[in-house]
Amino acid sequence: MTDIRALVPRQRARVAEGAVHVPDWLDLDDQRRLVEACREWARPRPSGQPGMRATRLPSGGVMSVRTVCLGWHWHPYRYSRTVDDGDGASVLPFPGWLGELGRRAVAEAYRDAAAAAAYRPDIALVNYYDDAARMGLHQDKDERGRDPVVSVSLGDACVFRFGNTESRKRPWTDVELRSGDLFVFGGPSRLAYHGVPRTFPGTGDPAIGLARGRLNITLRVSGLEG
Ligand code: MD3
Ligand code: FE
Repeated sequence: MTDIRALVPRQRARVAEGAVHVPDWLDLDDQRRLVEACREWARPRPSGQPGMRATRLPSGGVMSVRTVCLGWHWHPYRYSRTVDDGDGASVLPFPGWLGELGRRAVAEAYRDAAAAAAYRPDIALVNYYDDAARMGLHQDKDERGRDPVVSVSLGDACVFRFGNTESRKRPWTDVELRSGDLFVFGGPSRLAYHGVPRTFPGTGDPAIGLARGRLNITLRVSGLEG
């Protein structure tokens, strides 16, 4: 059945200073190409290790989201060039075309050609959410610099919770993110607490090549050398 919500155009919104939501940024062909790339990155490694893995936390917990990294490998709470919490192999390369996508994203969100041209992401974190996966409120502060984070969503819709920079507590704003949406977080929003309290299973369009679940790609600037 057609979801009436799919027919109502949504508007771009500045959720907070530096936090810009651009609904329906990517068309179905772009989304399909990104899903295909994610599938490639998620393939098992020569070691036999799965490409996308649930990250183990020092607290003893395990993230419900599965992740694969490009450029720099994130494991709590730092970046390395090798999968130190796995098979130790080199991290997958960060492709040039993804940097180009990041510059287009910053241009679109900020309407600032200079900021876009200067944006040089060297990390991608690709997260997969099954129907039960969630991400608790956290800050992203393992990057050395404070350049914007670009986020692109694919597949099932979700509730994205955008909080404040002080604590995990209220106030926060809940935003529905859908497949093809762009979100850019920079300036004062770069250190805001944020998370994904739930997804809406079955809301994604299978035409993009993702039968179930949600993918999120974030692009970041590590500020690291070597
Ligand atoms: C706001 N991912 O990978 S994307 C993460 O949908 C992460 O998978 C979520 O939080 C996801 O760290 C949310 C939106 C997002 C990403 C990074 C941010 C929002 C952010 C960094 C700073 C502020
Ligand atoms: Fe995050």
